[in-house]
Amino acid sequence: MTDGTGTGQRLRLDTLERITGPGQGWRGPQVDPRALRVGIVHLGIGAFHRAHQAVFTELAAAATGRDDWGITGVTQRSASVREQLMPQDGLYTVLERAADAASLRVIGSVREVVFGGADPTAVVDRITDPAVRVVTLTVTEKGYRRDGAGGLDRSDPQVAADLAGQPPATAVGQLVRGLQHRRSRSGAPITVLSCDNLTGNGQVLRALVHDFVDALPPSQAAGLADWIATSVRFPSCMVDRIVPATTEQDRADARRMLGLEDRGVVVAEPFSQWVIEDDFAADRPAWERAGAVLTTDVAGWEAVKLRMLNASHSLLAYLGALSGHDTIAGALSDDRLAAAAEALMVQDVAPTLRVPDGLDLDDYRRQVLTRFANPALRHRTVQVAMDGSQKLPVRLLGTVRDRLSAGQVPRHATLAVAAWMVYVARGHDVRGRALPLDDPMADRLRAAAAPADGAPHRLVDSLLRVPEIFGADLAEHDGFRTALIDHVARLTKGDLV
Ligand code: CS2
Repeated sequence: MTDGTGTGQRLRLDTLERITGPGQGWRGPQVDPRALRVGIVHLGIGAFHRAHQAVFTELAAAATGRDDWGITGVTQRSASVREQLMPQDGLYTVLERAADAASLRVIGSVREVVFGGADPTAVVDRITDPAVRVVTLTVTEKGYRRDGAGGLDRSDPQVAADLAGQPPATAVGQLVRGLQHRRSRSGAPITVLSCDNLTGNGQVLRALVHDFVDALPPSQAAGLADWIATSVRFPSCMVDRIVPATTEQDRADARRMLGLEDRGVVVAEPFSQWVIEDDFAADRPAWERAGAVLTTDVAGWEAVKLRMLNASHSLLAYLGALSGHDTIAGALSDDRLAAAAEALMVQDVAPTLRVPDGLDLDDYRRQVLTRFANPALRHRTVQVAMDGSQKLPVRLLGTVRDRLSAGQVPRHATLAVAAWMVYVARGHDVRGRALPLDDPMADRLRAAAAPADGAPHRLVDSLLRVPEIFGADLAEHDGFRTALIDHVARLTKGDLV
């Protein structure tokens, strides 16, 4: 089986149709990809979208027999997803790894991938198309380009260029330029659904869109804000599925199971959850037919997920990476780290939550730890550790603030923040292996950490004074500062918890 490149025959509609079907360890697309028309534009088509919303969308289309919910994916930073998927007719596989078994699903809901960097007009055109009724986003926390106060960061050069009328390069710029054209063409209502790990992701995005519009010259802004207020909806949602970066081993396993080469493989755990605020401007896929929950109250779900799962993920990532564990499952195999993750959720986070109806927090916690312990996923600690400056405020600092206002210093949430500080300052693990500081604020963080020269109180004081992360309130809180210094001192000596 070869296509002349020595790599084996590539996954495509025609090659897929020629190989034997299900029963071979893989399932084919649940819809006929050739018949699908595009109804969704997705900004930021990384692995997470392909393993989550694209799967829900395909299953919803299959359950309802609808052929108008295909997806145009937009890549923001590089052409690689386009190069992976377009020669494959948009097809790719999701390699689902349970602890003791793997299965493969071919997904056909992505019909087109556009590289925004090379073709910004295409992005605007797709959002303008009245057949598109939903725009979804997974652009990561940093993709929202917020300033310290949470508004649109107009000092960001790409935001400034987008505002000045350059072909849009940021997600908010692409969105607003698309909405502007849509309003002047069809005026058809549309829903914009942020699927990133932010508190109140819908409200956050709506506010950024309005910030962008307010910063436009009056001739361009005229009427646009009003039209957006009446014709565009920004529901919030909570998304959950662990999707580690794909490795060569994953590609090789998928090739063996499918008998075709797939350069767009994504890996995921079996678990998948989506809770969506039911507030749409127009039609939407029947995602509930694929297991999503449509509700009027997303906030409770969102807080549980960000504060329990993502916070303990970050704790395990920093402590795990520092102590030489390559994977989250490895970190969790250390009893002290497992106990710290559990205590974070039970003692610090649980008292801050308003638990949604129908959710048992103890079950939720146990399930999170079981999911993290999945040895087949090989989710790297340094992957979860990246972008700490963006993640800490969302995952940990809300809990810290709530507990401090209740008069308690949350021991394990503070430990997680201290572990991040040591991770930033140290740059290597116990075995001397380098730990990458992959963060949009990396240069500033390094510059803040360096003069401390290993002194815990100096490190804590200089990092606490980064207002975009800690604000003024936390920097000035004595109890929090003292607890951080204590943890940093012990971590520096090599005591983990
Ligand atoms: C992780 C998340 O990389 C990270 O920071 O905590 O991507 C996590 O795997 C997902 O939010 C799970 O839904």
